[in-house]
Amino acid sequence: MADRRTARSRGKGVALEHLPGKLKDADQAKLLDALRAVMEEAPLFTPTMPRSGKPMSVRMTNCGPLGWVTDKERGYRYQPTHPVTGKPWPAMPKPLLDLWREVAGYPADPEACLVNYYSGDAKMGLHQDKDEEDFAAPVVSVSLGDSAIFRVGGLTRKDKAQSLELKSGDVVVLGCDDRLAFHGIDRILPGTSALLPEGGRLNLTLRRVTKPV
Ligand code: MD3
Ligand code: FE
Repeated sequence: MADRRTARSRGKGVALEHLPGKLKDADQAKLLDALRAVMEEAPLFTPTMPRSGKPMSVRMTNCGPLGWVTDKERGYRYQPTHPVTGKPWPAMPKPLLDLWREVAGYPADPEACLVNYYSGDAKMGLHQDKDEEDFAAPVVSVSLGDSAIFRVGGLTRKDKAQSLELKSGDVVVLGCDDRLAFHGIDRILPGTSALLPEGGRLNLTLRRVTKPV
């Protein structure tokens, strides 16, 4: 990762910035409390792939004005309401807004926080995040619970990828050159964190969706 990080000191902007242990235990517990409330108001749902309708192994929900959803009929998109309850997404917890303002280096607030829950055997295939209109904003990721093996490559599926272990409390900022990099979660390492009594991993991705006016 050193080469990517050095890009910043060369004035090329932050591509992938890994901030290990950015959130202390107490911050993680507080954030988890806020997320429990989010998941109560906006229950985790099982997303399905466009066209095939194949279920993903990750379950999801969102907070903030917009949420990312996918289903067989309408595919990948952002929308202001939960696909099952039809209710607006809950507000984004303040600690997440504060984190974005601290690390994103972007003048407007995030509009979406996608909450992914991985049980021990869930994974996420290699993909690009390109459903947003504004690629100038970074994606900020927060990991909670069991560790994950994260893989990030280049701008084509074939580019060589590097693996990174993401632990509870880690924050990753993806911007500039890496904003459209292929990435995925190869596997969860069960039993590596005591934060979630039920086990598994929660990942939050904070995103700007529309271009600020
Ligand atoms: C690299 N989530 O929700 S977060 C996703 O851990 C997603 O749940 C993964 O990929 C997870 O779309 C990875 C880290 C991340 C997020 C966005 C990226 C890495 C990225 C965008 C470009 C490159
Ligand atoms: Fe992604």
